[in-house]
Amino acid sequence: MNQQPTSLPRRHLLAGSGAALAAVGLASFGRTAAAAGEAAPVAVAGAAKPLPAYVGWKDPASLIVHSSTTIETKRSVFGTSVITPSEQLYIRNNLPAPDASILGNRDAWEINIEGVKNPRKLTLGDLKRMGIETTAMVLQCSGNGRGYFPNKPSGTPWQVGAAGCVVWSGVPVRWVVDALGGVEAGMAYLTGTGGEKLPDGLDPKSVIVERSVPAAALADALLAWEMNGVPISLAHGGPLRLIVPGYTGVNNIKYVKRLAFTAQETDARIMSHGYRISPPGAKGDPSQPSVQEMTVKSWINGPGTDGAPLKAGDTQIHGVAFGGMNAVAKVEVSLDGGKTWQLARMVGPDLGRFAWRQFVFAARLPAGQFTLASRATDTAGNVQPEQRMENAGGYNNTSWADHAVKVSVA
Ligand SMILES: Nc1nc2c(c(=O)[nH]1)N[C@H]1C(S)=C(S)[C@@H](COP(=O)(O)O)O[C@H]1N2
Ligand SMILES: [Mo]
Repeated sequence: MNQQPTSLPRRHLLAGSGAALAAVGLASFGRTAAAAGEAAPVAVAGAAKPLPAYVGWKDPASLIVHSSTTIETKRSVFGTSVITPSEQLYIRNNLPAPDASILGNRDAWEINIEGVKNPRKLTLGDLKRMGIETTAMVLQCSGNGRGYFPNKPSGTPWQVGAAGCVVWSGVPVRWVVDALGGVEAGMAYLTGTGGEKLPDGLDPKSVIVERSVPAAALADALLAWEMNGVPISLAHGGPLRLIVPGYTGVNNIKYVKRLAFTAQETDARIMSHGYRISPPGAKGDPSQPSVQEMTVKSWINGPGTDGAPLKAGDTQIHGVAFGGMNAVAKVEVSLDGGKTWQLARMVGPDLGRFAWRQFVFAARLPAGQFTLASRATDTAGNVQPEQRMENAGGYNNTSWADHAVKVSVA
């Protein structure tokens, strides 16, 4: 049996087009795997799904495969060296990745820059001559933590692993804009368009990955061609990706082919109806707030997140914390499910306000049951909330209670 996409982004599609997309697009992953000579996956209840061919270079033992286009990092696998290795980093594609041939001549990749005084087409080769900057940032899907919503919103039930801390190199968007005469008057948004081939027979606006962020985001945005020190892989958006630090994953457009300063937000469905904070039971629409900037969040990654009981005595509780648009000021840890809190210690290098910080809390635990929790505060004084904000899409779960870990110490 071929793998079936289990979490088509239905909320981004016009009614009825989900099945069409599965037929024309996502289903091709199964064929690709077969063509690559892989054994057909055997349907065994509870068995891990195999990695699809386009991410065959990833570490299967580190990942949970929800579907061929939604793959997350296991919580117990996050290490304590700040950067998430590419082999372990999550994957989220709304459309099937383009053909690998787009990486054949990376420097020939073209991007249209619009809404500037001198709009023009630039190649990746041109961009590489305009400047280089490097940014470490948290890449996190808007739905990370959706799996902890008790009302089971539709969409991938991500736990903590639709996130990673990644280093990108590329040219700052503001330098490109300056070279093209500056932003045209009246442009309030920066709109990026993905370069996927769109399935035939569907309204392009209903499936295209095109997102708008406030034009002010250009201050930190990059047009990036390297991830974690190497040219960006196809799976992560190579040859060229728009990086908007502080904003949720969807705004970081892979295979970016157009960057436009626009007066209005794009009317692509992924913007107008997708990624909206709507009341439980309601559908997303343009009147509701968009999921955009990330807010303060932390979680514990170990020990005990692999389910194994802990040994009584000294233990090092570790996790990650980030502030979204702000740096993290402090992290507190609780051993009693949030009744009492103590300051954790930040460890490792500080890679800037958009990266996450590692924290460690040394505790001596006697035998028993414990609920370990972490709570971060950002430099603006925002405290990670106890409760999630209920919403139909299961977005923006920053609840410390939802992310607490129950451990047995023997
Ligand atoms: N062109 C394009 N860009 C995209 C997407 C996509 O489907 N197509 N998915 C977005 C979403 S929803 C997320 S969470 C991130 C995932 O990035 P990753 O797969 O590199 O981890 O990419 C974003 N950028
Ligand atoms: Mo996402």
